Amino acid sequence: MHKFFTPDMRTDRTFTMLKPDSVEKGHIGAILEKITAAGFRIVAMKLTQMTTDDAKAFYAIHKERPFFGELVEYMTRGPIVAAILEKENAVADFRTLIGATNPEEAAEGTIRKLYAASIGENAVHGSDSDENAAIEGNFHFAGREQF
Ligand code: IDP
Ligand code: MG
Repeated sequence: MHKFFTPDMRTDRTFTMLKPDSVEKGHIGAILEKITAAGFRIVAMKLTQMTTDDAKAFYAIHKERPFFGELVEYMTRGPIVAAILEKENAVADFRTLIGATNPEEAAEGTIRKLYAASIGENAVHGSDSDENAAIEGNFHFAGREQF
């Protein structure tokens, strides 16, 4: 996604999706429990389904990658839980909580180690920067839905 920087960019929020595989397998409650137990406050949340155009836009940075088509298929095949999370140092701390992209490389106890099936179907999304956290949160939530 397009990058931008403003001097007042906040550093205490990140954006997550519990991906279609997590919803299909009934892992919503268990994953949300891990997230809140780690000290994140949920400031926006909904069950929603991305259209093909949504997924292509959301993952535009990966459009030249060989797995792009597979990624768009996966992310649109059923509902997701989208949420904005608040905690000091949110982006980095949440990436630590979810673990490496490939669950085989994810640390013990991380969400992906516990719930991801493969590098493609890896249970959860976590923003990779404060800039993208803001872009991605605003992609899914109107201002009045962010508390
Ligand atoms: P991230 O989600 O850990 O930030 P990215 O490299 O940004 O990982 O990739 C975005 C998503 O694309 C991953 O979460 C995963 O669902 C999918 N993906 C990444 N690499 C591969 C791959 O090699 N094969 C299939 N899918 C992949
Ligand atoms: Mg990423």
